[in-house]
Amino acid sequence: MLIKKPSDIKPSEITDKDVYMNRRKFMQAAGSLALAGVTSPLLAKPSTQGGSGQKLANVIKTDYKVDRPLSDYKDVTTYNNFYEFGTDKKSPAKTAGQMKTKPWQVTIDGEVEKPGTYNLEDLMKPHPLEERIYRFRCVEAWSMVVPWVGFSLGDLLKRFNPTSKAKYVEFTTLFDPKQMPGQRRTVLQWPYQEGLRIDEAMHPLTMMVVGLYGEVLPNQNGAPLRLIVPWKYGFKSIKSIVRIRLTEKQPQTSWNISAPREYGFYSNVNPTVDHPRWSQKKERVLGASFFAPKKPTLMFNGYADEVAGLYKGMNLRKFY
Ligand SMILES: Nc1nc2c(c(=O)[nH]1)N[C@H]1C(S)=C(S)[C@@H](COP(=O)(O)O)O[C@H]1N2
Ligand SMILES: [Mo]
Repeated sequence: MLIKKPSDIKPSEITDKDVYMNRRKFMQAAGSLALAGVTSPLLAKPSTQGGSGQKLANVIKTDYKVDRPLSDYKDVTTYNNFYEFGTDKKSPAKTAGQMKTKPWQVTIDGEVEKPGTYNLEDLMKPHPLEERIYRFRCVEAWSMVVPWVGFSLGDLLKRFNPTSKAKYVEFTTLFDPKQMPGQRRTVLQWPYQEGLRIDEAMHPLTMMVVGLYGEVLPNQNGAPLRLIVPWKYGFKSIKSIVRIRLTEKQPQTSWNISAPREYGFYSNVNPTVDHPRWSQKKERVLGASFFAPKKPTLMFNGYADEVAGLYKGMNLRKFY
């Protein structure tokens, strides 16, 4: 099998998805069979030990909405980037189901007064679950609209009393090559790591996610706990988090280590700063017709009113 380095991924590979879309059209045509009572395995939701796909109770609806239709559940859960389960968009949905997400522990440490390791349930307990519909934009120039379920990262961090030295937050994904076959190859430096500046982490839009479409997060989307930062490129939204460390120095990030010229620490969605190998001016909406024109990408992915202030006076060409 040919394993590509992330820096080798060309925008032309988007045709991969086009092939998929044609297949999907075919499946839609076949959908009438399902109505007639014939079950298709593609319509059945995988059941996993962690409860992925189970309905979440008491989810509060919020005003976070988007002026675009929601993406299809199926597109969101079968077209994934999760290199721990392969570099192919379809692999995570096929192979991540075996990952054990219960019990799950998360360590919160570094520059906090109350460090510790917690069971995810205990970590979540004080936080009412909210549904927020956000735009999501991958650096590969595709986008989707997803109803995420979770709570503010800032509310979580405050409980552990960050010290005055807490300037950044570093996030780490599970490292377990037995469960994550992609980690047996060095396509990225493992475990996957990401980071935010503390004010970005405390921003009310920044979300810890445990579900989507009212259900427990499917493994391929980062169960049982992932980050969502809607004004940044998708790779900042790290999946299957086991550690949250507050730091004084800017943390390293997996993509920056792998291709520093292409992926900076900030990675804000910005149509005026192209990726060195392709444009970021437009995006292909996931699930849209093969012939549909691309949509213009918005500054900060449409969240400029909320977050532009965080970057006042910064040269976003330099801090990409
Ligand atoms: N641990 C981990 N987190 C990750 C990734 C990854 O490979 N490993 N891929 C990132 C990228 S590039 C994107 S676009 C999003 C995709 O999220 P989705 O599959 O839920 O759409 O996850 C991000 N988080
Ligand atoms: Mo991405």
